[in-house]
Amino acid sequence: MRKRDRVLFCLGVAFGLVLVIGMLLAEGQSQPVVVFAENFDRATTETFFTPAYRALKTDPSKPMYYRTGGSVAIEAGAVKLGPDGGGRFTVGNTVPDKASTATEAPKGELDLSKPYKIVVKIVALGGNLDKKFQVYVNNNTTSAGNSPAGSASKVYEKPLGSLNAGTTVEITPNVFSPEAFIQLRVESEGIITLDDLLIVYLEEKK
Ligand SMILES: [Ca+2]
Repeated sequence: MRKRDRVLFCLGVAFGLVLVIGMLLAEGQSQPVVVFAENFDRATTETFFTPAYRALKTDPSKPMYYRTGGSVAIEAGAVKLGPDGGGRFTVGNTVPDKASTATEAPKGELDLSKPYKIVVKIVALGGNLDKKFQVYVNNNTTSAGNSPAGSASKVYEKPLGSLNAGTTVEITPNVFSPEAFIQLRVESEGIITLDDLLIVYLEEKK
């Protein structure tokens, strides 16, 4: 090979190596893909359910969050559910006035068609500790059967007394839908304060 060809050859090899190493590094550092994240830091009780605070991605005129029952308040950058009639709200529901049924759920804007987990931090617990904290997917009612996913739509349920403030709950539901929403709920007389709600796709196994 002529000197010029050798130089070009070496440059080509070096470039290839950099590409391969870059891809390997990117693979090793791959982060879970965030579907949804909320830290409630800038929310207030008055603004939380308005599009001005946070709008649906698919419709800027509609809020991301709907109160579906009970009392929902923002306290010190966290969301407090209960105690008056419990408290519940949906995330990503696009049709708030339509209750989900065994055959139909209103359209949500979260793509939960791939394996995912819902993560939320428990800031405080109170009220009647026998009451339960619950999470639903594609169900905006209080009855687990009111979803095309059936009773599986209630993807999490624990009495408040079995939870600990300062810990994080991780849920890996088996309910999948490309047009999903979730609902967070505490039953009547219970109080739970939550922060740092996160939905991420599970990392694919290598
Ligand atoms: Ca916060």
